[in-house]
Amino acid sequence: MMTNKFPDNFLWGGATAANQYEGGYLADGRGASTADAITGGTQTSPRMITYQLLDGTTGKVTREKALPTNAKTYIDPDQYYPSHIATDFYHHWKEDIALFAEMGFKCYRFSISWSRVCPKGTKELNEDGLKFYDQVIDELLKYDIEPVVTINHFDMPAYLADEFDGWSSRKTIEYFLFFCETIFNRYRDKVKYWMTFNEINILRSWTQLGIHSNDPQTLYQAKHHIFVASAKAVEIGKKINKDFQIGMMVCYIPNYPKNCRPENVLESLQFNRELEFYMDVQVRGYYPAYKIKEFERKGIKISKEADDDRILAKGTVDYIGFSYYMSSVSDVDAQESDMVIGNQMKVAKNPYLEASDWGWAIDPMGLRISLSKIYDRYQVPLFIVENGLGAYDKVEDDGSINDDYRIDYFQKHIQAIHEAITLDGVDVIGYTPWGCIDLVSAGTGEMDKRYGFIYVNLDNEGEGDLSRKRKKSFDWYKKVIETNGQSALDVQ
Ligand code: BGP
Repeated sequence: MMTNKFPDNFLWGGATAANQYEGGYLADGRGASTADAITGGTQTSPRMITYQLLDGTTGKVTREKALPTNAKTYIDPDQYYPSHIATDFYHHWKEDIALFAEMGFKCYRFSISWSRVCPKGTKELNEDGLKFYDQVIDELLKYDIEPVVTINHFDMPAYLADEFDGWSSRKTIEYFLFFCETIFNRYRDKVKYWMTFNEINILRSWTQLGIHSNDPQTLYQAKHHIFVASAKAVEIGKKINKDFQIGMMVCYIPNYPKNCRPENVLESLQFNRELEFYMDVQVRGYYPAYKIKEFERKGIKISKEADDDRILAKGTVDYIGFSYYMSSVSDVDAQESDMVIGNQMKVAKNPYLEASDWGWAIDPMGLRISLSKIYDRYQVPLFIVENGLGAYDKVEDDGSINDDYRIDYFQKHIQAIHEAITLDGVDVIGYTPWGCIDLVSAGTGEMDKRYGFIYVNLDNEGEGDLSRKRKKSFDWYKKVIETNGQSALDVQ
């Protein structure tokens, strides 16, 4: 039996995002967001962005493709858009929070939809949108659940994408900061933990950034604006409440070289830098030398305003939040047939690991390795704000859902976190499994890929009565929280 418990105030909880969970798409004054214009999909049929041109013609592209310059957001009445209803937290918040409380959540991570609060993304406020979050936050506090707010998770008001080309414009920084200031002030005494941008390292498409082009120049300029916006948000937030804990959030996929061949080791180093870059800027407060050199080589010129470097240096974050689902492998000789689909990227297959039904390598030890690597490099508290197994769940005739595979996955990952804390001395403040209640998959747009402890009756086409049901993992996780992790460690 492993002893040496998790820290006393460890934040056990769960995580969701507005565009995948909330629904209520145009309810009570909300404006459309970019995520509302991506169709559903499956593993084999990709999600599509629908748009309209100035002459009224319509079109659609996959998220990897650039949109025509003048394309505007378009919702096609003949298409199914999962975000419009998602799994309807908008109308089930009371019931869902009661279920989170029943599991004993100490915290709950969710995002505030920018277009619910500022329908166009501009400085026009929607009081009814704010009232929705007032209710949610008050309900969480009623159960002593600490709200953990992601300010931006994979979408933006459609108007900003249409009129300003999203984050490629500096104007978007100003509007974003207005949104931040509004919610910081409103929840000054109710929310302590914030994080600015979800998975900042993998933001790239029109839906996430509102940009119509996807060339590296536009992409990195947009990212620069996001860095400035995030750092400035930290500065503003701290003025509103100096006790705010404001973090960044990165999609952490550790990369291993396939072997000791130096070419593979170098490729692996470069892969890892692609995500360390974001932590370097947001934790250290300046662009790292390797990225500046890369920009020079590629002819990428970041246009900065005089104050930007000061803003970046001043607005460093309090903690690193990260998602962890899988690891990856660098192999310079990998052929197309050696590659597997991972979280929004293709990587070489690791022969030592099993994979989920969606091909994501399952690597609990990789979580311990990641925690150590990040902590060794930055020495700031770490918050695992996403982890989980997307799987097909089956409702048995008696109504039960026996997701032992999910329990097994969590057990091993919780053991790895425990090792990182007790054997490596990493400062981990919390753990919020992703999609603690079933929601729409970000990657594929389907419902079949489920992560939750709570099942939601809805299928890939949006059919179902949205009723909630506890899975076997619900009671298991409840016990884990009740025993502050011990029950997950007692299993051999
Ligand atoms: C992360 C996102 C989440 C979430 C998760 C699982 O990248 O932050 O929004 O969806 O991955 O991915 P998917 O939904 O594609 O299975």
